[in-house]
Amino acid sequence: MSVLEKIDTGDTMVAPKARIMSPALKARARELGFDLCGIARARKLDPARLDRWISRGWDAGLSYVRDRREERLDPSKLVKGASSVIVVAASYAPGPGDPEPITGQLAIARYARGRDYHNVILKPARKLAAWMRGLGAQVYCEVDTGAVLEKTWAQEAGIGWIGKNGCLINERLGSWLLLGALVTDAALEPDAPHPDRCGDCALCIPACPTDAIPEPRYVDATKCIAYHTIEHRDPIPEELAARLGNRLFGCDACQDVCPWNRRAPPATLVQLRARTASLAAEDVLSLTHDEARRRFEGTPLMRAGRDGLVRTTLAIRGIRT
Ligand code: B12
Repeated sequence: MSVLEKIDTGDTMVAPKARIMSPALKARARELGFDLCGIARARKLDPARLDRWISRGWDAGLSYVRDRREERLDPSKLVKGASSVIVVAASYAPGPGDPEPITGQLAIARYARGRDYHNVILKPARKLAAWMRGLGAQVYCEVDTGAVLEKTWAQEAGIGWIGKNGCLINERLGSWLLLGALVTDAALEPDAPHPDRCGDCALCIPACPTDAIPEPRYVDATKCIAYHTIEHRDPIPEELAARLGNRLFGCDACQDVCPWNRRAPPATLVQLRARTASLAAEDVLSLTHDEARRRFEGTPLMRAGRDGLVRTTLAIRGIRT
């Protein structure tokens, strides 16, 4: 069967909306290396949740979330006549033999122990988009840095649910997942939204070292160690610095305790498997900018850069910069 259908109105041929068959799309996503692919019907989102997060100040002023609020809430602002939102996911779960943080060293969050997922996942996501465009579809494609509420759409597209820790969890693969999204005018058969499976479990909330989960499913970035060690450029507030433990870059506390991660199979994309799980404090403190670039180019650590890593190392030692 052809993956494209023509619309013949009888008298005139109108420009058909690309009709791509969902199974063909999912097969293509699998071939490209994605572990999961789901489809949601595009619609305007209720602004209440996003606005609640912003109005409480939980966004920590992350301008890239605020600036594109309208697009985040309405996929048709990204693609005219948007019909479907496709969410793809790749696992970065650990496997046997993968390095874990060395005792006495400073830990790197799991997602950042291999190659930078922005590159690793964007490449196949773009290939998927190109394939769809070849079939006549308009496609907007992003991994992380665009204007799609990726977890919300992932839940709508049935690939998992937003857990109380604010992370997207899949029953089989857990939450060690990285997401990408494609908005398209192609009319695809949608999947059913995923039901919530956290139940009574709330282990993640008290596990957060800085009480950054004020309510289930909402993360207060002003308190989140991930925000302060990855995104923030200024000194880390003293009360948070005291609770960093050995976390140099990012934090996994709320995912480490999640029961859904206990049986997650290892990541299949080798670029997402861990290479370096921790660094010695002295090693970080002696880094030059050139050396940092040479060692960390192509990894998520470059987001903090040499200065961010040094600042966090000093904060862990109780020194304010
Ligand atoms: C800003 C951001 C952050 C901020 C804020 C985190 C946050 N939870 O919003 C900071 C810097 C703190 C951060 C941290 C991390 N991040 Co981040 N981040 C983002 C980014 C760029 C935007 C998220 C956003 O828009 N937040 C705004 C809030 C309001 O939206 P939301 O999180 O989607 O929240 C919705 C839910 O809360 C929902 N909701 C609330 N209640 C309910 C109830 C029900 C029933 C339902 C259905 C929904 C619902 O409504 C909200 C709006 O729709 C996304 C990429 C993207 N484009 O989506 C990555 C992303 C969420 N991050 C990711 C990762 C990996 C992380 C870290 C794990 C990194 C680390 N190890 O240090 C941590 C995890 C922290 C945590 N527990 O969430 C992954 C998450 C993958 C996954 N499995 O969920 C994403 C999707 C990037 C990617 N492309 O893979 N991140």
